[in-house]
Amino acid sequence: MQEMTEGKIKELLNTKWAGRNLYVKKETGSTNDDAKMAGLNGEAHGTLIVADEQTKGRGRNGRYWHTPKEKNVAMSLLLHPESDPAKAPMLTLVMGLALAQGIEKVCGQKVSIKWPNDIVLDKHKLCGILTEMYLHDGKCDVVIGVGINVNQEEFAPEIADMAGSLFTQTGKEYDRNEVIAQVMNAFEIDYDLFIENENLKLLKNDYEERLINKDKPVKVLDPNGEYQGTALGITDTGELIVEKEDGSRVVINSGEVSVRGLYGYV
Ligand code: BTX
Repeated sequence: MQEMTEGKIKELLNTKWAGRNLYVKKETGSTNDDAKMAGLNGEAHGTLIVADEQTKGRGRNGRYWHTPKEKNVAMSLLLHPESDPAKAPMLTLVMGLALAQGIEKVCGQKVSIKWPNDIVLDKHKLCGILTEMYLHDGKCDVVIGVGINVNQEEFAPEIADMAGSLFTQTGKEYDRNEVIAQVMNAFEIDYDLFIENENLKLLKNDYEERLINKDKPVKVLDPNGEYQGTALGITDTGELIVEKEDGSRVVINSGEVSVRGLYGYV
């Protein structure tokens, strides 16, 4: 298995800023915490912290994210966006798209996005994204943390039905240096397109092309009452558009509700 190193990742990067200031760690608690510290220390836009193993990896809403030793990628990108901090949640979708594009380059197959940002191959979740924002000295730093299951062979029983890696889904091992570099290469292009309008307008086609829920029946887990409908696509600001069974349309914000397929996770 290929070792992850700064040199190998940089050889494959063709970015101007994304991942150029790079730290590769053997083990850490959470790369999101490391990237936050990097921000407090004044490190550059595009600083990337990568770890071979995470002992306190976080998912969303207090959930955990498992990154076992030397198999997967745990990385966090520090951004100093010029855009309004209220727009930062859209960056999670930008990263979702970049992950899909980067992974496709490496493994040569199309992958899907389950709105808002799970990357899915053959009904199994390959990646998770956790975006966090920090205000300090009157500025807003954004940290986008990404877990990518690359060469993991087995998953804990409680997540085995839903979780997968590039290895479990394609039967091949992949070079993690290449996965990291290709995701950064795609992210820099997508980020620049995001910044043009400060929304997803220029990325929507590429995103919807991969949207696993598009034109499919979905169950919307709204805290005010669950309902079913058909997912039509996303808005320019990243909400999911759902047509209810009575023909009315709703626009769903990812912070409030989640969406499932009618018969399971997708
Ligand atoms: P999430 O809330 O969508 O997913 C968390 C859930 O996913 C967990 O409750 C568990 O059921 C399941 N899970 C845990 N580990 C894995 C895994 N390796 N593969 C598939 N499913 C899993 C997603 O949260 C956001 C994850 C971000 C992780 C990155 S890693 C780098 C950075 N540092 C950090 O602490 N978090 C981010």
